[in-house]
Formats: sequence, structure tokens, C-alpha cells
Amino acid sequence: MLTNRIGRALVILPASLAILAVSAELGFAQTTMQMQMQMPMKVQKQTVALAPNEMVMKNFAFAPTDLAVKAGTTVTWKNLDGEPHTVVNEAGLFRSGALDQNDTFQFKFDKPGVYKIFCGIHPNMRATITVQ
Ligand SMILES: [Cu+2]
Repeated sequence: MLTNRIGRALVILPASLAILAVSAELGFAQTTMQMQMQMPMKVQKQTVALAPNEMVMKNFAFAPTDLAVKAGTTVTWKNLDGEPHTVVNEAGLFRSGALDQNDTFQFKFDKPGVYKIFCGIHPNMRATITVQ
């Protein structure tokens, strides 16, 4: 009987230690999740406040993908991603350096036309600026 009781106590003790360890980890995971949930909300606010002559790089895409401006307009690109992006004109009219998070690049469109752009690092990122 006595050996049985000691045996049971030895089983219960590691089990409760494991529960303590798991709940400590859960607390940490919850904090991390809260941080992740708050961050995209801030990014969304920035996107809503976009100026008509502004294009962002977000989630590995240009947004908007089609932008229409009048001749003489300076267009601003802003990278909201944690990964660097570039702005390259297909026709070779302009090419930015690598833009880190929150970096911007500007180009003034003097002549009407259709200007296709892509990211030199991720060529599947594409957009069009139509100058009227
Ligand atoms: Cu890119």
C-alpha cells in the first residue's frame, strides 16, 4: 500500500509540472498573437489614407495595381512590407534602389502614356500607371 501511494505521488508531480509549463507557454503565445493582431490593423489604416498619387507595396503586391494620374504628377511609392522591393519601369525610364520598410520612391510623369512597372526582386509584382 505504502509503495503504491508513493508511486502515485511520483506520477502526479511530473504531470502538474508539465501543466505549469504548458500554461506558461500558452501565456507567451497569447501575447505574441495579440501583437500580431494589432500590427496589421495599423498597416490597414495607412492604406486607407492613401493619396490619389500614391502606390504602396504590401503583401508582395502593388496597390492599387492600376493608377491614373494627370501629366505633371509626381507618383510616390511606399514599401509597407518587411522585405525590400524596387520600382522598375519596363521601358527603362526609371528604376529605384532597394526600398526597405517605409522607404519611398518618387517619379514625375511629364508625358501622357501607359507606364508598366514591376519589382526587380519579385518580377511577378506588377502595376500600371496611366498618365492622361
Ligand atoms: Cu518586391
